[in-house]
Amino acid sequence: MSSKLESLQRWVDEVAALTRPAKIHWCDGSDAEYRQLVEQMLQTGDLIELNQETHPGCYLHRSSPSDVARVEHLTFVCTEDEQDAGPNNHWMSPTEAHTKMDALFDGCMEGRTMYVIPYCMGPIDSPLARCGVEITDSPYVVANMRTMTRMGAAAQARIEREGTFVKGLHSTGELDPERRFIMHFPEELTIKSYGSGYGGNALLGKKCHALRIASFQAKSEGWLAEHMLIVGIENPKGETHYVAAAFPSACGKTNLAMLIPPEGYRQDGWKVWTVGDDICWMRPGADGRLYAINPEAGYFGVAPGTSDATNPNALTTIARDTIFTNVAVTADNQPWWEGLPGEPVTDWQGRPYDPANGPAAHPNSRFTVSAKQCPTWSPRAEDSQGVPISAIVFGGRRPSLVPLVFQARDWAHGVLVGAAMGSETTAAATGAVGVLRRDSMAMKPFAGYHYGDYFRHWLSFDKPGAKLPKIFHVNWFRKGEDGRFLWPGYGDNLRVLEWMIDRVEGRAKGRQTPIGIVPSEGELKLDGLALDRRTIETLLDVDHNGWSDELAAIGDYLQSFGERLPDELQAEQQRIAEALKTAEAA
Ligand code: OXD
Ligand code: MN
Repeated sequence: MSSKLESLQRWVDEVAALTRPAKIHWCDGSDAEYRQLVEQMLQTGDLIELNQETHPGCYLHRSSPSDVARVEHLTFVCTEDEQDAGPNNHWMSPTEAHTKMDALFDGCMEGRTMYVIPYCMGPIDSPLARCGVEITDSPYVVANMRTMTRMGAAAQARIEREGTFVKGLHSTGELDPERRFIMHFPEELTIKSYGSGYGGNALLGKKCHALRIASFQAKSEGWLAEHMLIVGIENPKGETHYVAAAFPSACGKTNLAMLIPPEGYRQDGWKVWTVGDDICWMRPGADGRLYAINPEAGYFGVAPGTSDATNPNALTTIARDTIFTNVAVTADNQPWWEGLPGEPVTDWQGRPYDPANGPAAHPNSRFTVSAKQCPTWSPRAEDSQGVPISAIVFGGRRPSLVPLVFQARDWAHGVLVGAAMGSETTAAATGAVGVLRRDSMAMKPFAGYHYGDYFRHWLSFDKPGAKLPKIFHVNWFRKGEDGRFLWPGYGDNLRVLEWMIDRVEGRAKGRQTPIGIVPSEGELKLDGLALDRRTIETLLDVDHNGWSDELAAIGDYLQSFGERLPDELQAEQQRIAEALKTAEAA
């Protein structure tokens, strides 16, 4: 195959001349193509068949043990002006980065097949969607891209009609961490990734395109590309509010997106609809509201911890036609991870399971599955105009201080709340786990440009005629003195979402505090929960002293963005710091 779009054909020819593959395959996205790829990977050992009776169409991929997560220290944003990448990104000059990468790609596909993957991020006919083409030498990447994006002939047709696309070049290379780089050239709509087969580094439609490149594009085109789930909450009257929520990687976005209402809520007729679990593209509609699409077509979810107790919808979703990466296996060849019943016999590296070697499944082991397999999948995920967002939620893992929920007073305050987000680090990226770090809007690893400019862009949505979502902050991870979580989380998080919707609709009054509005007594429906009064008070308490220190830390963090920090954000921080001082004195 080939393309009638000259710029696409020329680029493919240039890449082929550089990488010198034995064969070129243009992906059409068909079932036959997928089956053929799976056959081939079963033969090479790239995939291992799992128990086809319990898990039809499910396969296991074991990655190289040193290639199991995103590598933030090897990920670069290469803008002409270093300032544009900001202190939140690693930067390299485009000339240096291209030279370095082209040397790595030189001849790297000799004897291999080069796959050309046209894909569309978002519903194929949506004006909010954007297309790209990934070239890779990894059949595992092709199989995953087929699930995670709208890949193949229809995407190619749209690219040929529009004439523009993001160019992503990928090779697994030697999987050598010393020869591994993920480079972004937002001004050229180009990505070059070498030396890793891991999802976030190799499925270029996901983090590289839909967040880093898209956030850059979104800034100049007046929209937002965010690390957010999208969930629809339907009340017993049949009215649905859509909520977008940003949490850092491996902090429960998939669980919240697929939440099952507590028993009483189910009986009353509450329903939850999953639109997306990781990425949200939003833009103002003609009525001034923000409309969102999920640019992805699948879930690349964290397996460990996924169980009947935490996320039964996810378990149903992945019972068939799923690629598992780095999970363990039971004696009868079923996929297994910590949190599931049963016993592993083989660990994620293929060794006989021995607890002395650590967890059986890698803590960042994953499943790749089509979104449509989720029992709560929302048909509105295919709506080309997107869904209107009523509330935006920010949150992180905060064992102390931060209450279960509070609402920002207005948009500018909400932008500060998002900018100030902090969370304990997780296994989704290499590095220490459990260390508190600031992760503004959960975009620290993904904002493709200077955070100061990014905050300014967020602030710019507040203009006459805008009917913006209300902004909230949640913390499901507050711990008691005994180190146990105070809030049950999972399905019970609907109680908090209901309060937010009551706020949106003007039903809940709330209690004003210096940091925002918290539920007043009785507003959170807690019936059926075994929470004592003290726990509830702790969960909703605003400790003025502790928050004064937090505001000072936020102030220092904001200062690190220098001159590009919008004055408005600093003024918000100062206003709240002052209000806390006044409250302490009172
Ligand atoms: C992801 C991540 O894979 O955030 O979604 O790391
Ligand atoms: Mn993510």
